[in-house]
Amino acid sequence: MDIEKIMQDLEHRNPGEQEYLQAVHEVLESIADIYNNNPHFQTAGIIERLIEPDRVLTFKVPWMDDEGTVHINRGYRVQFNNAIGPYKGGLRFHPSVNLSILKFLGFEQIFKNALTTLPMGGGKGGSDFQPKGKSNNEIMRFCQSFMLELWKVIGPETDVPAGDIGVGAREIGFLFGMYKKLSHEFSGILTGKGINWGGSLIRPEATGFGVVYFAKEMLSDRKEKIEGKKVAVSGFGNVAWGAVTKLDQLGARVITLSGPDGYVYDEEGVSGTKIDYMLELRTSNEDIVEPYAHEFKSARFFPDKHPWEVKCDIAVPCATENELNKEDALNLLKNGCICVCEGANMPCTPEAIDIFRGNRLLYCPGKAANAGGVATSGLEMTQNAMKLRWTKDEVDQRLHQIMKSIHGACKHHGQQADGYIDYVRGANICGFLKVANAMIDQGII
Ligand code: NDP
Ligand code: 2IT
Repeated sequence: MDIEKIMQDLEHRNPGEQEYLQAVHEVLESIADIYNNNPHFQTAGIIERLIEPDRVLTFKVPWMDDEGTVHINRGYRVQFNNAIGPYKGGLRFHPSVNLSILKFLGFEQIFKNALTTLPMGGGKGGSDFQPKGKSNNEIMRFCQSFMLELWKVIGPETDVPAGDIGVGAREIGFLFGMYKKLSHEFSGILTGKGINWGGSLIRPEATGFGVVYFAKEMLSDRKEKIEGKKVAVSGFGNVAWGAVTKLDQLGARVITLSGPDGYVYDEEGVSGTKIDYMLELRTSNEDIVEPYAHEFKSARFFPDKHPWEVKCDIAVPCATENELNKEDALNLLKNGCICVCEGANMPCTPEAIDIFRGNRLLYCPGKAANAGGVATSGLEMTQNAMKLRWTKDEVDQRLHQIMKSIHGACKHHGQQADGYIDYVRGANICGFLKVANAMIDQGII
């Protein structure tokens, strides 16, 4: 496999899609040896088929605001690969959404979902809609208009969307209601549903919990514990909230949170009612983290800065892609950080990752570390199919077990001669092999 040639062709066909090209390049680098040593992958054109989405749907989403003004947004669903199960992946509502971002997320989702051990293919969707500052009714009308197009291409055995940035329980509710109305059918076509209408216990916490379970496994491999560690977390959304909750339970001290406006530093740690306050911040509809520093005297706000300049043992980026760059990585290293575990998708730039791996830091990419979210979505689908509901403990135990198994698989495929575990290689190789072998079994389609 000639990586540079594949990348050139890909860039030619997808000009300017930086995030997508970045995600593909990382996977190609990891799997090059295995691919070249197994000519049947090349014969079956696996790479060429993997990097082209099965299909991409784009559509117009017209909606009317509370003042009667009409707005038009663009909606998308990228159905990337269904070799091992129905397309599965979240919906993102954020003004930065474009095809490059959704293709990168859909591509990552193929490998992530394969790692969960559950039968789910990869997909992603969303819109450039800005939920910030919108009323409940405006969000509802937008979701209804979005589903008016999306419903034709999804289904419990076809494609099962869920939440991501800007799409939480409220949006999933409005989307589900509209699907039900259009299809005359009550079925598990979305995950992250409300607990009284098909949702799974623990799904809201699952991504963050899973990230911490994974970090615990990484640390224990080096005879380290989470207890007593200082942790820098970015974001204050769903994933950050779940991670902070579990870190606090396990006796770590979370000293930062961040938003698009900057970060807050809380030397005493984010715990107890401060964690509940994170949910208040989310629902305030302003999407800034600064009010935390007004609410709690122990905290200070640093405008327009990332939290990676603070002294911490562990860094858990939970906001968005490329939020931790080379300079941040060097800062973390200088300050004695030993572990970086990604809650968000692709939050570290390739240069930052090179620094972590080069210096033998414990570093795990999101496609393995944050797979607990989609894994619990898979558990929600199973419960829907069986028409029953597991207890909180049962789901949590399954989630914990899945994260341990992902760690084991990454270790198996990522162990280096000097004993270092390269989780990037481990995750990419393990996910790739599962999907590639399924594609070979199913012929050229
Ligand atoms: P939320 O919407 O709950 O929170 C996301 C946070 O990141 C918000 O504070 C948001 O603020 C901020 N953010 C989003 N985009 C940007 C940007 N371009 N620049 C700066 N800040 C930004 O989303 P989640 O917690 O669900 O998602 C966080 C990350 O975790 C994402 O990378 C997502 O893909 C990933 N993830 C989510 C899973 C889930 O189940 N929810 C599962 C696995 C991964 P604002 O909107 O104001 O910019
Ligand atoms: O990035 C992700 O894995 C998610 N946003 C969750 C996807 C899902 O289907 O639960």
